[in-house]
This record gives sequence, structure tokens and C-alpha cells, in this order.
Amino acid sequence: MDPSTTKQLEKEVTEAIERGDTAAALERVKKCLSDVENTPLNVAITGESGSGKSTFINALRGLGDEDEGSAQTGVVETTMEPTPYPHPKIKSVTYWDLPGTGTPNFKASEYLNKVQLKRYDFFIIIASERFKENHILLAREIQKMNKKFYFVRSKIDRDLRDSQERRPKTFNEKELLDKIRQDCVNSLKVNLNNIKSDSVFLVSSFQPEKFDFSRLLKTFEDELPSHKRYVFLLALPNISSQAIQMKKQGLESAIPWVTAQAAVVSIVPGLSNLNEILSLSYHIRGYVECFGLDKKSLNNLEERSGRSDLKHLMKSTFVINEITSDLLNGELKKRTGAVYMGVKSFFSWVPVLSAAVSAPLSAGACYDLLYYALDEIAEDAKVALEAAFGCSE
Ligand SMILES: Nc1nc2c(ncn2[C@@H]2O[C@H](COP(=O)(O)OP(=O)(O)O)[C@@H](O)[C@H]2O)c(=O)[nH]1
Ligand SMILES: [Mg+2]
Repeated sequence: MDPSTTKQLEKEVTEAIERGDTAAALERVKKCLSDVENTPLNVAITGESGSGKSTFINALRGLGDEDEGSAQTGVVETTMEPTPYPHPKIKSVTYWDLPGTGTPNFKASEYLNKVQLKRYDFFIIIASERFKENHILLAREIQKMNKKFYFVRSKIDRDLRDSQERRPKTFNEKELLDKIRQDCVNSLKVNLNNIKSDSVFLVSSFQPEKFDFSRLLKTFEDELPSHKRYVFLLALPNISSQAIQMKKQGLESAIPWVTAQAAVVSIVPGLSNLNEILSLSYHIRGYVECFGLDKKSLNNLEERSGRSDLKHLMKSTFVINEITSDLLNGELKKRTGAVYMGVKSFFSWVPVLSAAVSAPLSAGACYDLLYYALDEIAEDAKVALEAAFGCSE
């Protein structure tokens, strides 16, 4: 969460409480969280037709080729317009499938003008063989506009398979990957500054749990401005335990804000049902969906991985059971009196709120419940991934 947003919030909530308008204070905290959840993130995917753009977008969205809402793959591109693919769960995150760059007389600046360069937070330039002049021209134009771009070398599984078939005796996976990486870097280095060996990401959209897919996601996270990071983390595909961990940390970063609402609720006269007011079920159900552990997603995962027992491996009560008010009220009661010291410092600027943190139906209970639920659900996500694909690292 942005420090300037926190400061502004602090000011407005303090003023509302001093006026005695606790309802306004509550609305303000609520709006702050919803603003963060609705921050738009637009990612452009560009490259030649057939390079694997649409398949990559599906992998980023956690979708297989046959899933509902997936981008059509293996088809000749007919549109010259960018096609938006919203993330299936995080609606403010959109991946844009840009028209192919492989046309003769390609002019990078015209192309970027046409696709509205300004709209995108960053660019992914994909090639399934070597990077060519058009890719470099494009990167340079993007650089001029002070935007970031990333080079993705796609279909790595195919290179490995082909090489293994042709040279079964001398095949060495690591050597081949190093060679492909070096070839890519060499073809880019001549015309672009600052290209290092880790500037190129080798991916297979069919096996996103392998190669550089996770490192690519981690790099996006590191390089995104902080106010965009939250939605990006929520939108991560659950492809590795690292991605699950990143997503968990993203979700965790919002818990103090939900807890902040709880602290305000506890000083608003006449409000008592924390669970309903804060829609804790909405948040916890959100965790379950975000990690792909809702019934529909688990069914899909079972189908894709050919394992029919994934549901039985789940341990969290929030994954196994329907998340009802009764379940949550029971969980909150168990935590009566829990104190979250973090909220005290988070809210040190409003003494009355700091005191409310240890009220009977407290923000502490709310914090404890959310933290515990998130932890359990993320653990189940790792178990499901490991069981489905056998490689969670
Ligand atoms: N083996 C392999 N094939 C891929 C991969 N990504 C895409 N393809 C295939 O390459 C072809 C073109 O992919 P598509 O995503 O439609 O490319 P686009 O024209 O750039 O959108 C399709 O037949 C895909 O199945 C990959 O990571 N591995
Ligand atoms: Mg396509």
C-alpha cells in the first residue's frame, strides 16, 4: 500500500472520528481497500503471429486451451486490433493480445501508436525462435517512452523434445537451455543496451511450472510500482510454490486494512456483527478462489492432471466446507480477546482505535482469523499443485 495513500487515509479517518462521524470513517477505510483492489493493470503481449502469444496469455490467466474464456490458439490472426483478455477472477487485470509484428514494412512507432502504447503498464515481447529486427525496433520505441519490456522465448518444451529426439546420446538439457539463452542475448545485445543473460526468459506455456516462468513473474513483481503490485499478485497463476508464496504475501498485505475496518466497526455504536459487516466470508472465499481451490477449479485441476483424489487431500476447513456465517462466527468466537499488536502500530495515529483493537469482538480476532485462514488455504494450494504436477518448486 502506498505511503501517500496511508497518510491521506490517516488524515481523513482521524478527522471523521474527531467529528464523531464513525460511519464516514468506516466508509473511508472500506473505500481505500476497494481502490487498491480495483487498481487497473494492463499488460501487453506482442510478437509475431504463431509465436505463442495467445497460449502464453492463457497460461498467465491460469487457463488451459479448452477452458471457458480462454484465448483461441493456433489460429491465424485476423484482427489488427489489440484483444483484451481480463483475468477470470481479478477483473482489473487485463492481458492484451496485440496484433502480430511480423508484417513486412513494420514500423515500430506506428504500431505502438495504433495499439495505444500508453494504455499498458509493461510489454512482453515473445519469439518462438530468435529475436529479430522488428522485436528490437519495438523494444527501442518502448524504451523511449520509459516503459518496461521483457523478452520471452516461448515453446522451450518443443526445443528440448526435438533435440532429445535428434541427438538422444549427447542430449543435455542444461547445455541446450544455456545455448538458447545465449543465442537470444546475442541477437539482442548488438542493438540494445543493458541486455544481460537474465533479461531473456525461457518459457513453455504448456509447462509453466518449469523453466523461467516463475522467475518472470517474480521479476514483474519486483519491478512493478507498489500500488500495482497487489492486483498483480492476486492474479498470479498457481504454477509453483514460489508463485503461491508471492500470492499469499500479497493477500497478507491487505489483512491490516480489513482489520482496520474491524477496528473502526468496533467503535461505531450499534454495530456488533463483525463477520457480516466486514464480509469476512467474501474475503476468505476470495482466498479459496484465488488459489484455485473452489470446487469448480479443483474439478478442472483433477481433469487436467488426471488425478481424481485432489479434493480428498485438502485439509483447511475453509476449503472443505461451505463458508457460512455460522462457521465464521464460530471461528471469531474462538478468537475472542485476541490482540493484534500490528494493528496498534498501524493505527497508532488514532488512539481511540488502538484501544478498540482489544474490544471483545475485536479487530484482533478478525486479524487472527484471516491470517490463519490464508495460511491454511495457501498450504492446501501447495499440496494440490504438488499432487497435480509433482513439481512444486
Ligand atoms: N510446444 C509448444 N507449443 C506452443 C507453446 N505455445 C504455443 N504453442 C503452439 O504454437 C501455436 C501458435 O500458438 P498461439 O498461441 O496461437 O500463437 P499466436 O499466434 O502468437 O497467438 C499453437 O499451435 C500452440 O499450441 C509452447 O509453449 N509449447
Ligand atoms: Mg493469437
